[in-house]
Amino acid sequence: MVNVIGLGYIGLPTALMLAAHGVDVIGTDYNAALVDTLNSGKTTFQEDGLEELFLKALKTGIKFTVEYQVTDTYIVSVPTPYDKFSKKVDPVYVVSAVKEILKVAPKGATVVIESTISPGTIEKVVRPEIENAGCVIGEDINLVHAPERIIPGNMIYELLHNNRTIGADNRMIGEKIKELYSSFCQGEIVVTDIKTAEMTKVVENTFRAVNIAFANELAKICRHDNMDVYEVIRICNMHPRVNILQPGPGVGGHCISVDPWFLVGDYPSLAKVIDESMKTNDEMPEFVLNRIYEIMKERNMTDISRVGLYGLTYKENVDDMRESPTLQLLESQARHLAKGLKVYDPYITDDVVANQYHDLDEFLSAVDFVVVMVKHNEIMEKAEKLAGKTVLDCHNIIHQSGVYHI
Ligand code: SAJ
Repeated sequence: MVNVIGLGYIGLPTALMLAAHGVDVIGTDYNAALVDTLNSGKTTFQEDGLEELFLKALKTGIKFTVEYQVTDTYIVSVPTPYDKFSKKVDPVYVVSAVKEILKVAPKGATVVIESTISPGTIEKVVRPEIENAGCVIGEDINLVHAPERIIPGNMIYELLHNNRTIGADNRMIGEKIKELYSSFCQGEIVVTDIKTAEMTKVVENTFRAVNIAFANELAKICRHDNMDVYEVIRICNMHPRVNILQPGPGVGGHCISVDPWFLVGDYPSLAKVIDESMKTNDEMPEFVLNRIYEIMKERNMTDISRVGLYGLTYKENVDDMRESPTLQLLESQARHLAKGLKVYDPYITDDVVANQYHDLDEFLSAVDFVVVMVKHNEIMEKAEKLAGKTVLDCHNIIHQSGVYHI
């Protein structure tokens, strides 16, 4: 039996996927309300295909509880936030999960850490925790790192099809865990050592962050000298060895806006490009706010309460607001002692910010100037509703005349 610890954005789909493929799974989370919700037959977030997978896993007997189980395999997928001051990973939840596992795990059990951690975290933090509890690693407890790679919005497909990395001290244990993931994963599974696995995960997200920062920097250069950044990138990407990502209003989520900081925190004098890239991305919401003021001036608009932000989530077609550029922009506005921007997002049904609307038509009739912060399918499908409005399109998706860009 596999005990999946942490039933969030990664742990829940992973637990369900294993169960749906015939593995005996119990999911554990310290949040009793979340466990109750799952036990009442409801999922805890929206994701394509999650509902169907949940029903399948229920049929095959998955269970949810707050208790850690006595078993031979644990998969830990708890959050790993970063310390905003030191920029280093904060492994507090991983450590507490490991401590709880040690209280119940039988001799020879394997602990798989799926949570993203910076290179050396297992060496520096997890191993000492296990050894201090009197356990011999490799005999009493085996350690594995199996970082996830799935993208919110396409999680279920990617769980099934992405290649994966497994880091282990011991090849045999690595192969055993590879076999477990092979129950559902159709991609290639590479077995390597633990520190390499930790590093590859952080590097993958850093690659994307640096590429997005490059696109954002190009957007600023093009804005400054009146060039069309989208046309520039489109043409450059026709070169067989160039692949520039897209500029945007900022980078959110709990991965690309967070993981690269681990490298800056651990290697401050070495991670120069990464540091600058992260700062470039973090400045984007403020850049958009400046664009809003510039455009208002150009159009003789004075009433900020007639300006609306479309989208609150960190990216399109998900209900996740973690580190969202819109929230960062609203904070930035508050720092400037301004307020009044209206906000709407079809995926956010609760009231989370001031001046929030829950109906697209009501939102649009309350504003003259719409800033498209998130490219949800909804706004692309209903773009004609923006006719007659001033529009700042941060994603180059609204194709009508007079639209402003970042
Ligand atoms: N973004 C841009 N320009 C782009 C692409 C994205 O500004 O061209 C912005 C998005 O709007 C969003 C942010 O970047 O605010 C991040 O979104 P994303 O879709 O690029 O990635 P995440 O954070 O949802 O998921 C990433 C993925 N990593 C990579 O693609 C290397 C995913 O595979 C990882 O599993 C996930 O991080 C994770 O958990 O680490």
